[in-house]
Amino acid sequence: MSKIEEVKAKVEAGKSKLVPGLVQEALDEGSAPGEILEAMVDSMGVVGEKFSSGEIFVPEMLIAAKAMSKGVEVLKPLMAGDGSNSLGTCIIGTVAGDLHDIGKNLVSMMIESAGFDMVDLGVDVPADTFVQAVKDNNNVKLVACSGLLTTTMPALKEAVQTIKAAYPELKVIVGGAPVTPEYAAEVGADGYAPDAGSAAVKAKELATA
Ligand code: B12
Repeated sequence: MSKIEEVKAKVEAGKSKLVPGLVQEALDEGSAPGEILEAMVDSMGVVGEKFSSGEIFVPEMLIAAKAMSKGVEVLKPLMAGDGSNSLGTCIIGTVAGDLHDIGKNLVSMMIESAGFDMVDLGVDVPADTFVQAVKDNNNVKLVACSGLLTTTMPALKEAVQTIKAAYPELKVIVGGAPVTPEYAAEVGADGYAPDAGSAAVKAKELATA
C-alpha cells in the first residue's frame, strides 16, 4: 500500500494519532500536499457513503473527521499564504444549525493563501453574527458562508439575505455539498464554488472586481 493509500485508510478508520505521521511520511516520499489533501477528502466521501448505508454511525463519522483535521494541520503550513496579504478581510463561517467544518476550514485555508486576512467565526453561526463580524472588523471585502446539510439550506439563505440587507455592496460567496450555483444565485449570493481551490479563485475575482 502506498503512503497516500495508507493515509486514506487511516482517515477512514479514524486513526487520529497515526494520520499526522503518515501525512508527513507521504510528504517525505515526495507526494504533493494537494494530492494528500485530495486523498483525505475522498476518505470523507467514503465515510459519508458508509454512514448513508448504515454501516457506520455519527461517532465513527466524528472520529474520521478528527483524523482528517489532524492530517490537515500537517499540510496547512505548506498550503497557507506567505503573509503578504493585501486583498482585505474575509469573514467565514458555517451557518446556524450546522456543525460541519472540515470543508469550511479548507476553504478558509485556500482563501487565505489567495491573499485575504481571515476571520473564522466557526460553526453554527447565526445570520446576525456574520453582520456583527463585518461591523467589528476592518476592510471586510468578502463573507463566505458554508452549509453542508439540506436542512440548513434555509439558514444559508437567511445568512446571505441578512448580510446583503445590512451591506448591499459587500460580496458574499457560498458553498457546501448541497449548494448549487442556481441556489446560490436564487438566495442572492455573489458567488459560488464547488471546492476550496475554486473558492480561492472566485474570492479573488469578487474582491478585485
Ligand atoms: C464528517 C461528517 C460529519 C461530522 C462533522 C465533523 C466536522 N468537524 O466537520 C459530524 C459527525 C459532526 C456530522 C454530523 C452530522 N451529519 Co455529517 N457528514 C460528515 C461527512 C462524512 C464528511 C463531511 C466533510 O467533511 N467532507 C469533506 C469536505 C472537504 O467536503 P465538504 O464539506 O463538502 O467541503 C467542500 C465543498 O463542499 C466546498 N465548500 C464547503 N464549504 C464551503 C463554503 C464556501 C463559501 C465555498 C465557496 C465552498 C465550500 O469546498 C470544500 C472543500 O473542497 C459527510 C459526507 C460527505 N460526503 O460530505 C456527512 C454528511 C454531510 N452528514 C450528514 C448528516 C445527515 C449528518 C447529521 C444530521 C447526522 C445525524 N443523524 O446526527 C449530523 C448533523 C450535525 C449538524 N447539526 O451539523 C449528511 C447530510 C445529508 C444532507 N444532504 O443533508 C452527509 C452528506 C452524510 C450522508 N451521506 O448522509 N457529520
